[in-house]
Amino acid sequence: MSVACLEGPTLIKFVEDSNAFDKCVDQQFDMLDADRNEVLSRSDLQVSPGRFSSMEYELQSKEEITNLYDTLFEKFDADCNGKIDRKEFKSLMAEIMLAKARGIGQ
Ligand SMILES: [Ca+2]
Ligand SMILES: [Ca+2]
Repeated sequence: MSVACLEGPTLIKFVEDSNAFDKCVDQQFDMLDADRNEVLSRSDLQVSPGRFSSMEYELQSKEEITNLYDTLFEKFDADCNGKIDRKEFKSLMAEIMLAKARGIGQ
């Protein structure tokens, strides 16, 4: 099941059901953490382009994708250590999903 296919109200319910959401976020995190060091860095995301967010497919150039990563890292790397840990990743995913559910930030 692809989370991206869920409708708005279903998506909000999904994010609020913390068990299901935690499981999904953990799976996503494991998939993205290419070197398995329990933190996401820019190089992890570059190893698996397109997996991070469907937003990538709507962007035209590599520069725009890099800019997107920069923005996301800046916004969600709460302790500014240049890496996204599970806790930071969960906040990021919740924000992206809820933004999608509301039909904004696409
Ligand atoms: Ca990693
Ligand atoms: Ca961090």
